[in-house]
Amino acid sequence: MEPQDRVINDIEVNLRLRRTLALVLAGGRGSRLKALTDWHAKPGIPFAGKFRIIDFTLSNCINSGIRRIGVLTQYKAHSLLQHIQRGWGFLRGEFNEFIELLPAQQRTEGEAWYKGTADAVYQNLDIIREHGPEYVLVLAGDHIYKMDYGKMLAHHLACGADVSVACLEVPLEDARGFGVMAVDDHDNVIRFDEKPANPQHAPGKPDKALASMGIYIFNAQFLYDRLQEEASEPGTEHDFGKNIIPKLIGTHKVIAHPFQDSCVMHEGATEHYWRDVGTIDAYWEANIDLTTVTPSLNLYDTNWPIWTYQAQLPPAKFVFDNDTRRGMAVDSLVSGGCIISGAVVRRSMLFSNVRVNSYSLVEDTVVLPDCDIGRHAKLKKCIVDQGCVIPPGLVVGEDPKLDAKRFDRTDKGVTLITADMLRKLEG
Ligand code: ADQ
Ligand code: ADP
Repeated sequence: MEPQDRVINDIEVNLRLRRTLALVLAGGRGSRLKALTDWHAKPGIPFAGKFRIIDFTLSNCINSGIRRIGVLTQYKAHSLLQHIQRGWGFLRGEFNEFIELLPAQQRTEGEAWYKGTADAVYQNLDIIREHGPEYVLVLAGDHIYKMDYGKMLAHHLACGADVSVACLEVPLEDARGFGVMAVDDHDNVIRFDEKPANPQHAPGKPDKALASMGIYIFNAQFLYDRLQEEASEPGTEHDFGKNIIPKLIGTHKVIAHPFQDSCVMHEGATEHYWRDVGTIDAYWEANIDLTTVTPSLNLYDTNWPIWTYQAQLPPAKFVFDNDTRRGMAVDSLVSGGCIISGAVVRRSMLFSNVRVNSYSLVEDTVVLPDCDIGRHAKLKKCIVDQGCVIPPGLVVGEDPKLDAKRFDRTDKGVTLITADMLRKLEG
């Protein structure tokens, strides 16, 4: 009998999920998001009107039945820490459930900040050991997806793996940004190249590559041993993808777990939903996709709710103004605390507390919390950063050269507007 033939039933998985500690890596800046990460680390950036990016990973843990979670932070973590403290305090310590914040605090002898993802875990090894998990699930806090980690753990156990790596097929031309792997017929990883210059394609699929999602399940003691070894190694970057995983290929049992969405989106949808909203274009696209008739990501699925911290806000208000004959939003998501008065909003995502004033037009635009859009302003295909006051009459999205001069415009035509840029415009 092949080891993967072992049958793992739901009861066993549930039991083992309780002995699993999830570690969410949330320390990287995500610098391709440019000015959006001037104030928050990427996992702390607002997404989909009322959530933050990290809420998706944390909700996956809760919905999968993992209730022991550590969040490792480093770069500009204040708002992220505040968000988790306010919104995620519902876990019950008396049932050994917790969400623990593990900011870089130079606890090991080297007195360095977290050097790489593996070092971030290594620096907290004493805390992790104290919790006594049997399995450690390493996650990144900066992707949008819905995944049942229980299925991955069941596969890990059935295969008798030392470590499992979640994976999915990506277009070959994008594969250079990932860990790319090759597997045998029993899901054993037989090759792993981190960000290869010439990625190899998946068998029989010349335009696809099998990419690591940066999600790992380790047997706990196995992880501790590897991290100890890695710590004393000179000249390494102390990174899971660059150093730890490649070294295990051929010497230990490394299993590839194919990603499955935890919910089916709509009839006929075949594509997996896993988005790295790490660039301005990708962030804009993923938010605007939610305003379409059948978005690829279902936020309304009560079987897999996304938890978050919500401020107490009044409902969104729409005021029809007789002079402008306007006062509406269509094909849009409008969050609490917004007032749209005498204005038109189309195909847009409005986060909390946004005011859109008379005679203005907002189209294909993502407006982050606490913004005010002045009268007669016109915004097309923009991302408006938190707290912006758009001056009356400002037009963005009609003159690419002018937009690029005043703001940050991508090649795909998305204009990022921040409060700093607006201040410079005034001055
Ligand atoms: P990358 O996309 O390069 O590759 P990486 O920069 O290692 O991802 O970040 C992974 C996660 O760790 C992110 O959530 C980030 O916030 C966090 N992080 C980064 N540096 C950190 C630090 N010093 N301290 C704490 N947290 C930190 C990885 C894998 C690839 C895989 C892709 C999938 O290495 O093999 O294909 O993820 O996106
Ligand atoms: P504009 O004339 O530029 O559209 P206003 O500031 O006059 O903007 O507000 C328009 C409408 O928004 C008001 O008539 C009112 O109905 C609504 N509004 C504004 N502030 C509040 C508030 N604090 N509570 C309830 N409604 C409000």
